Amino acid sequence: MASQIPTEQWAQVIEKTGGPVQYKKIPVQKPGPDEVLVNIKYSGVCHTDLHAVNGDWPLPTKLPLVGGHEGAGVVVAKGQLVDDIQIGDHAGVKWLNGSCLACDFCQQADEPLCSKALLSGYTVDGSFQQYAIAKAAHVARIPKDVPLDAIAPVLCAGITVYKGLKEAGARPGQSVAIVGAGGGLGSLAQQYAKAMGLRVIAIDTGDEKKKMCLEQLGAESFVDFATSKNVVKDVQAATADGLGPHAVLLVAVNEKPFQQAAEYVRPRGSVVCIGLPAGAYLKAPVFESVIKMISIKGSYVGNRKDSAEAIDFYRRGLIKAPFKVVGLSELQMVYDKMHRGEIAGRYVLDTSK
Ligand code: 8ID
Ligand code: ZN
Ligand code: ZN
Repeated sequence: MASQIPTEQWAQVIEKTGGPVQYKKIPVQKPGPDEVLVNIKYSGVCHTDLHAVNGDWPLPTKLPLVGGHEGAGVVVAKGQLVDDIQIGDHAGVKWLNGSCLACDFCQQADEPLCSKALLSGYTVDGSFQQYAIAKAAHVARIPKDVPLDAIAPVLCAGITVYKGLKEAGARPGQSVAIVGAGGGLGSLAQQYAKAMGLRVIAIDTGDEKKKMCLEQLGAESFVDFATSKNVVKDVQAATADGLGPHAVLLVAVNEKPFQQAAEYVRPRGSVVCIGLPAGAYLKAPVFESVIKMISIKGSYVGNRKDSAEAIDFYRRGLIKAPFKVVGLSELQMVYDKMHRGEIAGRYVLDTSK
């Protein structure tokens, strides 16, 4: 088995912050005792990867860096301590590449909060290469009847929005506004929300995204933030009684909606912040926040159980979000489109091209 693993592979490498990414051959690494080597077949491209290229966040990346954290593939090698995942199993390299498993947070299944967490495509090399390493305890277990191209976006976008919807606390029959609905996280959020019995108001811009949200993803209404004269009024008017959505999931990459959500959320409602626009601040009027008793919170990826559940939603046929497959060599084109806000849904890279 090991003899089939090449010594060199194709990868997309960031040499310096600001990019561009370079498509080139680099060595294949060997997994450590508690790690697996995954032959990545497909990898989704998340906006987080673009933040990493641009050095947007107050957390430095490793350099040079191989980005990517929605990698789906096949286990081809494992360290000697790994016994609960086998060579040939399908596995996902997700944002949380590893964590200590011993700290206060890890013990309570809050492993994304672990101060020793390793982040794929950020603090360790990720899935924009043909062979990626991850801690065996953290790789997602992907059932063999699940297609590896379609499951790739679930490995970050799906897990994250599923967790965010749980954090929102909205119950079946209630409404959720998804802000940034036409993007990668937003398109999956609509499908998870619908599967959880929630009624969806999609907020984004442009006819392509509007059509996708209303005709493919199950949104009941669409508010175009760029053409609406009054987003707050339009979102409230989209709810049955005009009082606003019970929850708001913010997955946009823009500060403004983070300041608007508290205005249109329903009294007792919750605003869940997920998107990470560079340098942005949350702002809400104290008076209205208090007398409406609203909750404003952050939500960050998901733990191993959330990951398994999010994959199971897909396996049961509940999640169908559009994605486009292009070669790994075309990553820069995907970043350019993402930067211009032109992607409806998700791009997935085929690492064989
Ligand atoms: O764990 C987390 N919290 C987590 C996990 C994964 C990703 C956070 N993220 C973050 C990413 O780093 C990024 O900042 O979520 C954000 C969204 O990631 P994405 O879905 O991969 O991005 P995208 O596909 O580019 O979609 C963004 C959408 O937002 C819309 C755009 O039109 C696009 O469709 N949008 C923007 I920009 N401004 C908007 C506005 N004012 C807006 N939609 C509504 N109102
Ligand atoms: Zn991501
Ligand atoms: Zn820990």
